[in-house]
Amino acid sequence: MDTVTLYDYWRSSASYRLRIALNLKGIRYECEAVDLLSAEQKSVANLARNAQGLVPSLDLNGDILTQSLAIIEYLDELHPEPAFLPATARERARVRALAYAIAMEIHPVCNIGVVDQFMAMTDAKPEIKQQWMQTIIRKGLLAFEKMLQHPDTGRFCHGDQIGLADICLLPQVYNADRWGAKRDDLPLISGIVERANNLEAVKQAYPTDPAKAP
Ligand SMILES: N[C@@H](CCC(=O)N[C@@H](CS)C(=O)NCC(=O)O)C(=O)O
Repeated sequence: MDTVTLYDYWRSSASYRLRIALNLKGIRYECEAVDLLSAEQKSVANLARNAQGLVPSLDLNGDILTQSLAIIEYLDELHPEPAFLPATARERARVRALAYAIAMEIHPVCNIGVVDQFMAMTDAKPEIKQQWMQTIIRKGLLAFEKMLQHPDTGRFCHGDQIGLADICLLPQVYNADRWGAKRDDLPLISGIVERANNLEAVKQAYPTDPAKAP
């Protein structure tokens, strides 16, 4: 019997990626909250799991993994169905390019630690934070929409099966809406998100504020 614990924060998009991936693979897991608002990610306990002082971390029977994309690819290797990456090397390069366009370009620049550091160093007014988020996310999603203008885009980012790129896109769109970034002129992204959000595995992963949980 596997014991799988996800150390996450409900609003963390990298954690949301992992919840979607675990649900799609049908892997049962417990969530253990690491509260980013009280900087619990920098606690001794979390640093022992995650040397970068971030979430998520995944404990698989005592083997602790970090970095959401590395974990998702590992889960995909352990549990090949449903596959998160397509069959050919060229297709995998396309899917990874889509995933990285979000996970390595948009997400790190909007990370709470980075933005709070910028706010403190520039003594910026609070509204600058929202403008920062809106600008970076919008720019990134515009580029992503262009990348989707490709014959291999289907019901999802690549073909008709949900995969790694979609797993990165959904939390980023959640964040876009959270910060009020304009995205109503991005029809390919909107269609994919709508279809994905209808899947039970995706619905179950949706961020829920524990303070408002029933
Ligand atoms: N590349 C990492 C990013 C992890 C990350 O940035 N997590 C954010 C939440 S989404 C975090 O822990 N931020 C806290 C901080 O910056 O102190 C991954 O994919 O796991």
